[in-house]
Amino acid sequence: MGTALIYDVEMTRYKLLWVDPACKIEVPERLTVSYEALVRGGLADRCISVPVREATDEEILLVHSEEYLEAVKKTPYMTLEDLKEFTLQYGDVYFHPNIYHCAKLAAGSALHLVDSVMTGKVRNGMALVRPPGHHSMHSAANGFCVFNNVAIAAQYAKQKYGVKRVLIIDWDIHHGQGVQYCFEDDPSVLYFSWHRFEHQKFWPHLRESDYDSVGKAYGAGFNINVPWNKVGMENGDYLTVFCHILLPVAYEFCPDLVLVCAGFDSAIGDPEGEMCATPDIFAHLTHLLMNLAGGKLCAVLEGGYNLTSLSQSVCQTVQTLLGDPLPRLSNLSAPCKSALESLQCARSAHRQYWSSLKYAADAPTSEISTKRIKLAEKEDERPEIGEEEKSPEEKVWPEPPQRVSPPIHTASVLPNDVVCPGGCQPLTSSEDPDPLIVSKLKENFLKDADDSDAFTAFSNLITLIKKMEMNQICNGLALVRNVTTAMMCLIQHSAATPGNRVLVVCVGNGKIPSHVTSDGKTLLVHISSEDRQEQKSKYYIPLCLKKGCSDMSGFIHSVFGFLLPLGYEYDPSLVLLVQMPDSGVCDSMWQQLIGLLRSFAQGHTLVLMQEDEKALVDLTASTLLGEPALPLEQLQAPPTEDVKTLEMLRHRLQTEWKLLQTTVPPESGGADEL
Ligand code: X5A
Ligand code: ZN
Repeated sequence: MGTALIYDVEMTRYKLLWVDPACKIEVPERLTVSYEALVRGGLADRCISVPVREATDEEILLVHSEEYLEAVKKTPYMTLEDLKEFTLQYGDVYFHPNIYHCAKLAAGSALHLVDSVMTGKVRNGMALVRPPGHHSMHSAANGFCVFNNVAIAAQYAKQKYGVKRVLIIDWDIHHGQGVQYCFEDDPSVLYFSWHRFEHQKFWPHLRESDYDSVGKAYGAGFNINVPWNKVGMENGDYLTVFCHILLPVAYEFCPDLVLVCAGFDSAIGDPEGEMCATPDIFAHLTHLLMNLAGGKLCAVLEGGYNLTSLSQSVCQTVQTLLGDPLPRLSNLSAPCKSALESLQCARSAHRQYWSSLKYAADAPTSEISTKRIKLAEKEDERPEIGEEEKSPEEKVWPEPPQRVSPPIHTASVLPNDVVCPGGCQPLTSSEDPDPLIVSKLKENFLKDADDSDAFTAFSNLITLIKKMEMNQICNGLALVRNVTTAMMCLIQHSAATPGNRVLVVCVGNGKIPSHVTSDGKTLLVHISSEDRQEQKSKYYIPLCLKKGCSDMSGFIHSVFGFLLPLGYEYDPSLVLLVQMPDSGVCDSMWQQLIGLLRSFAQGHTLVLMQEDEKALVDLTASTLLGEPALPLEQLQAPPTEDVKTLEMLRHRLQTEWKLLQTTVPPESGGADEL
């Protein structure tokens, strides 16, 4: 099961034929540089190349009116003057004699991608298309878009494959109002968009792009807008919105198919977006969506006008779809006040529709986002783009580092009577263990028993994490006699190496000596049903849930609300995932957890399980190998007590862990002073 890539040079064969400052950035090179970057990076070759096709009239009519289609059909025969005049009735778009052909190919590409994914020919894929689609409406071209490629694809998937729920994520920096209008009253399509808004001062200047447009009639709750009211948003702002609104709602929605309006004008250097998120953020955004819908994800290009930033972002997206290890996102900054304000507004607007947001805070009292008046400019922590600032296109950022896959993907350390799962490699250590390690092990962990099996297992585990450190092995799994002891041994060993940072995620009840974690070399998150009240350090975080790990919605709630933000902020070099005996975590949840943790440490995760958990070996290995996790069933509301516990904990921790914030911090005063 591979990754589809759709591209055809024909879609570069139209361009702006007159002078129009609003449209001059939409150039054929957008497609050629993106494709060439994929070829140069060796990524195009690794994809399954799927040919383009034209969308039929019938397919276009799934979204557009007959009058509009008939009008566009005439454009190939128009004179330059007629084309100019035809163009004038729409906003920020241009026509060309060949654009109708390209628009049919762009929509057809999206449909062919959906076919390839739905029939199982590929797992996921990306279509590089022009013209883009998300601004085009029932009867109007708009914002460089002619036909609404993704909206047509969603309708098509429902009609042809009986797909019940489609999730559309629009990470382009403009509001895809065409998509919003198309599905406003349709609860089978959940549309999420973030977009530069600046209190309606940014194009397309629509009142309905604000956070309070939540959908209509049966579709209420199925339209999520997160308006950005400042430029300069960074990786931390984007991740905050993913963790605290999009992902919990998306998992609750439980889509059968994920479509991405993949515009990259939300990346640094783009003249339209003027944001500061770096291209590697798209690796993470893509990855975080890849365990929904059993991995069925189709990304369709929308905007992106800085050719460097665009092509790097496209490469990051495709490389992630191919399953390569994710880059570490270092220097993640805290979300800015304006981003938190938008998040807080969107969460409160949706709390009546989604149980995962049920206890979200009220919108900030002054509700500055709804005032939409010229506000006395009060400074946020982000600089305005002023004269002394660099223009967006002069911005410089480092090229994303190469993402190299280690020669061995998944290694295992298993007892002799357990068959090594397909695709995994049993760890064999050729060298004799370091005598220093031997003596340390004997002294600390094997005092009482002269247990040669346990000794071999421990030294194999140490070899395994050493090889992960050297990037010879990506990840691994191990069944051990005693998970707690093995965990302590590995933590101790790892902490001895300078520069190491270990995120330890422990699920299930059991006593863990908390003294190991106060120096910052490890961050221990323990999800259980035992309230130990012993969180004394920033680096030891017990999450106590009423039903421990057996309540799915409480568990996933804490994964998105706590574990992911903490992990991103901590930026570990290694993840240790430990399942305690009788944890109660179900198979699909376990796979989701493993899949999501692959975000960190370039995929270097070691999973430790108790010796008798043989039944878990295959499904653990398959997720470590990159198979999508089993989808969770539609979630129930998390227990009220859990939500309250987590909120109290968030309150305590968010001054030290900034990515936990979901509201504007009160001491910053914020809107009240405006
Ligand atoms: C697809 C897309 C942007 C149109 C901007 C017009 N369109 N000012 O990014
Ligand atoms: Zn855009």
